[in-house]
Amino acid sequence: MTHALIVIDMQLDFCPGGALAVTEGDTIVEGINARMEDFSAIILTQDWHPEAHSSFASSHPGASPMEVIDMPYGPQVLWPDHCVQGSRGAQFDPVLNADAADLIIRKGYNPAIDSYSAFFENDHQTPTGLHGYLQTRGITELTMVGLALDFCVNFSAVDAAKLGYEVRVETALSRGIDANGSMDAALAGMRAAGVALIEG
Ligand code: VGL
Ligand code: ZN
Repeated sequence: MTHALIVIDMQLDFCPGGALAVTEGDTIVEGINARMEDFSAIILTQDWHPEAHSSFASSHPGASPMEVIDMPYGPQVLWPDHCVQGSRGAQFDPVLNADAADLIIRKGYNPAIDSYSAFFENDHQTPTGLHGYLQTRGITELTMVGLALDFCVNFSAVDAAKLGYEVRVETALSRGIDANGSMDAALAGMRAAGVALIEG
């Protein structure tokens, strides 16, 4: 067994009606459930922020969601409050077959730093532990799906490729936010990193 499915942030806040809704975010859930049957290793990620997280616009007086500010670790988009630990919006979409997961990795819990990637926080240095987990299981190939294609899927895929995994992103089972050209930039960045973008 060397190939894992990584399902990124299939949570209510990223689905229509949620705090940071991704257009059509809910339409991919059943397809993801079906795809799980093709894998014997399944990992889910869960965006999991404390209240007043530094990535929330509401934590920066005068700032608005979608504004970009400079943080000590680099530029950071400010988001509406979302995926607050223990809140309903942080729960997985109830249709998602979360019971199939071998591992659920939570990220973004450090108040001072955001974490888009399943592998590293946004300083690109602090590991989440996922790489160690995959290494100890002998997993070398990753297929990624989920939300948001241009943020957390993108950062996870590029980091995985840099770490030496063979990475595929299935775009039909992913949806993006597409703010200020973020989708085109993400697709180009993933291609440049050697990520295979599979449309089917
Ligand atoms: C995400 C923005 C903020 C994502 C998470 O899952 O792509 N995007 N937090
Ligand atoms: Zn977040």
